[in-house]
Amino acid sequence: METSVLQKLRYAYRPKLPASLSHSIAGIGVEYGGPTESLSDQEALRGLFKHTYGMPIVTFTRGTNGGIGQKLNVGVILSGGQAPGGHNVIAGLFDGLKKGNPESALYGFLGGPAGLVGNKPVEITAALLDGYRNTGGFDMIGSGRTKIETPEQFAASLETVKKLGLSAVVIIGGDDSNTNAALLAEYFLEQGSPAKVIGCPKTIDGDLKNGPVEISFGFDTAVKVYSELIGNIERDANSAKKYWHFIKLMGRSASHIALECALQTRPNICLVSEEVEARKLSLKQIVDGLCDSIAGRAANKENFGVVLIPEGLVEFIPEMKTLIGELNDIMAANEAEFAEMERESFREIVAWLARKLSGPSESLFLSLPEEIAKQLLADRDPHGNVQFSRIETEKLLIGMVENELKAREAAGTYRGKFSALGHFFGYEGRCAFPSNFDADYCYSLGFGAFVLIASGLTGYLSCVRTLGAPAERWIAGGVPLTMMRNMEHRHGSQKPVIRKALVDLEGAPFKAFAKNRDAWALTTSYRYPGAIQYFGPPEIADIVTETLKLEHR
Ligand code: FBP
Repeated sequence: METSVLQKLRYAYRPKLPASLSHSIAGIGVEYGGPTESLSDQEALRGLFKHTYGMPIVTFTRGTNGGIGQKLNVGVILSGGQAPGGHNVIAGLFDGLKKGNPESALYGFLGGPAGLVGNKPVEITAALLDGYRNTGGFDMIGSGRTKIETPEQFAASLETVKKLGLSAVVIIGGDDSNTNAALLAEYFLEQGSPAKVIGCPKTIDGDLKNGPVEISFGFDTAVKVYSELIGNIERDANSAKKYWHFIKLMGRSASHIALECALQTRPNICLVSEEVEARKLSLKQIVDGLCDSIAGRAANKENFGVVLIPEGLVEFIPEMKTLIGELNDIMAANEAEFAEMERESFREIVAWLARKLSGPSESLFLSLPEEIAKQLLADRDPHGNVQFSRIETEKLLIGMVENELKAREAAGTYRGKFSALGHFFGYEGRCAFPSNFDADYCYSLGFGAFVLIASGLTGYLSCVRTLGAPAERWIAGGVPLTMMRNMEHRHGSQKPVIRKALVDLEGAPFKAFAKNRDAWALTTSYRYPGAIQYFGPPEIADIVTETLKLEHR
């Protein structure tokens, strides 16, 4: 495959490391904090994670570390959705391992967790890795969403570890994948295996964060790609002055992506799912709000605009949330029957469901456009999640807004032209060349994962803090995975999972948005961030997101 000029230049980029990791490899020490607790459900989780519950947060410092020079065989998995920087985590891990001991080896499992269960490794050599450094994608070893949950899958994973003589497995993934990492760490110890399990916080959604974990990797690059595109659309809208653009943005549950893009581009409207839930807004109220802004702008002869819609919105609208919850439970409890039903006509499926849904959910389900109703019934992912990227919320809202505006026109309360276009930005951002921030952050996470393993730690998430500062001042270390857990109702029962970090309505990013949004709704205030800059002065090439700046100033 021919490489582009940018690709070649990026291969040569030297990611920046925090000072604690960039001096001599023999001089990296580990400092231990006090015991930790899970977010909630402490008693239940202490019982489920007998070996790994309550471990301390660790920080890398200058010091000595007897384990650094040992020969290690390590396996690595890319898990879940693609996020820019995944290859750099592997590069940091590889370079750390080889610096520690040139005889250490790194194996990548092909196709995600299924590669560990099915023992499909490929040795990652310097020559292989050099074709992927600082570039996007997960294509070096592939990814997958297999959930390791059955006793057979756990046993098969351990078998793979034994066959390859692995000292550790590094799982690069989001909340679900790291939920798996914690279970695997506990299982290996339970079985008397010395193999360690370390996680790395990945997801463009930005919802794998808590106190010490400031952001998951990939968010920075993805939001910059989307913001560039939104800015371009805003400029087009402001030039042609004839379209309303309804843009759905990825981020399965949390609205971090939409909120960050709003702070960067100042659209007319940005819906925030968490606020919709907190204010218990119905679909009708959301549509009314959209129409108020459209009518207000039309009164100023501005029949154009931009609306940002978080991908997971429908699940946060109370009546839709109840409907989806009921559908999830019905589908989980009647898996075989539902699979049979899928051969029937949609009308028959609806009749079958109607008998099982509660009254309000039944009427809501029947009122939805057929396409949307079908999308709500599409297969759940292996973790039991609705695949919101497949639900065309932007089209649902455009249709409902059109109807409401017609009604207002008939009532004489609206005069204007409404012509709307729907967009979905998601996959466009997941495999972009990582920004310098993500390239540096990921490399540091991978290098840190090596230090955690060499220090004999397991059940930890590699962690880099103070990310708003220049990289040399970043603080690297590890956070116990049990600290981020709670019990949640998933797929019909209570499960120990890592809690998703949703947008905090009391947090600085939402407040910064809320302060300005009324003005943006009526006045054209667009901001054009432009493309990611990979070279040039740090104030543009190393720029961080508004979310990070506001949350960690
Ligand atoms: P992860 O949480 O695994 O990182 O994936 C996030 C995501 O990109 C969501 O934003 C999106 O809803 C989903 O993946 C799409 O999944 P798929 O790639 O399976 O279509």
